[in-house]
Parts: sequence; C-alpha cells; structure tokens
Amino acid sequence: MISGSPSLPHTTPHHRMSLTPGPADALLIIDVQNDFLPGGALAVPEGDAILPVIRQLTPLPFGLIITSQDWHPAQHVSFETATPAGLWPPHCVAGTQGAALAADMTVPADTLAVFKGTQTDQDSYSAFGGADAQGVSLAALLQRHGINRIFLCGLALDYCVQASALDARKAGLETVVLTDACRGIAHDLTPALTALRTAGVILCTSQDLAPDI
Ligand code: VGL
Ligand code: ZN
Repeated sequence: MISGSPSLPHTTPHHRMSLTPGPADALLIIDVQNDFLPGGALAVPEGDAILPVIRQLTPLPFGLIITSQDWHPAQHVSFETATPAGLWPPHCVAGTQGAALAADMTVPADTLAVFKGTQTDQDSYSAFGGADAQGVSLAALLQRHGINRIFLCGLALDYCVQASALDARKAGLETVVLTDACRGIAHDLTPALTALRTAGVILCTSQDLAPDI
C-alpha cells in the first residue's frame, strides 16, 4: 500500500480478523427449542426465521458444535405458576416436546448437548451454567476440544444468548454473536446489543462467515 494512503473506510481491527471457522472455533446454538418457537409456551417473535440460517451454518468447518437446552423441572423457580418470583410461563419442562430441539434444525451427529436450569431452585440463562448428560460443564467441554473462539446463535438474543456471550467473554474466549441467526423477546434489542459490544463481543452476521450464505 502507498505510504500515507487512507485506510479502507469502515475497516476496524474486528473486521480484519478472519471470521472463517476452523478447528479452534465452536458454534454454540442456544435454546432452539419448540417452546421458544411460534406456537410454543414462550414463543420468541420470528424465532423460526433463524432455522434456515442455522442450517447454513452447521456445515461450516467448526471444531465443535454444541446445542444448549433449557431443561426445567415441572415446578421450576422461573415459572410464574410455581413461585412469586417466577417471571415466565412454564416452558421447556425436561423431556417434553416443548423442550425438544426444533425438528427442522438438523444438527450433525457429533453435536454435543448441554442442559441448564435443571434444578428446581436455580435458573441459568447462560449456557455456561449448564452441563452435558454426564455432568461435564460447558467450559470443560470447550477446553477439552481446544476451543478459543465461540460463535453464538439462537434464542433469545436478550436473555440466554446475551448471558451466554457475556460468560464466554468472562471465560476469556473470543466471542462472536451472529445476529441474523438470533431473535429476541424485547421489541427494542438495542440495550442487549450495546451490552454485548461493551463487553467486547463481536457482532456480525452469517454473511461474514460464509459470503455465499
Ligand atoms: C430463556 C426466558 C426463560 C431463553 C429461557 O432461552 O432466552 N428465556 N428461559
Ligand atoms: Zn427458562
């Protein structure tokens, strides 16, 4: 480049970082469960719009793909029917169809699964509060696979995706939220996006990973 020539407009350090997934990158698919989809007990507006986007992401060469699931006991503390502190209608009760992953989001056979909010008296919006069926925490699974960067997508952007992305930063991971592969509960998602950016989370779209998506 000619010395003194202007740098490219709109080019920031973040954008210069390669966003092409590789072996040290994980895709974390947050709570794409029937109860968070239209018709479900706690439907996220347009939640189903992310399904085709996620279907384009899963074939990319991530080192690891993990799904998280809200997996609540029938009288969970977060249910308005169970406790005065409960904020939500009953949803994602362990083992029910509502807690199952969306049938039209096919994930590769070697995808790992973590479950959260499994104790009656505790909730966790963050997937980092979850563990696999053997009780191995999400953080341990990522470490075991040598993951240093995590891409997040799923539901809901302003609750479980946000909490998981903030915990990923706290765990020292490069953290990218794929905004077109998320939907939120609030009408205005600006506060959630601002909190993410402030914590050093990179916001981009699936287009930035695979230009032909
Ligand atoms: C969620 C509310 C209650 C989420 C889970 O997955 O974002 N939101 N439980
Ligand atoms: Zn929940």
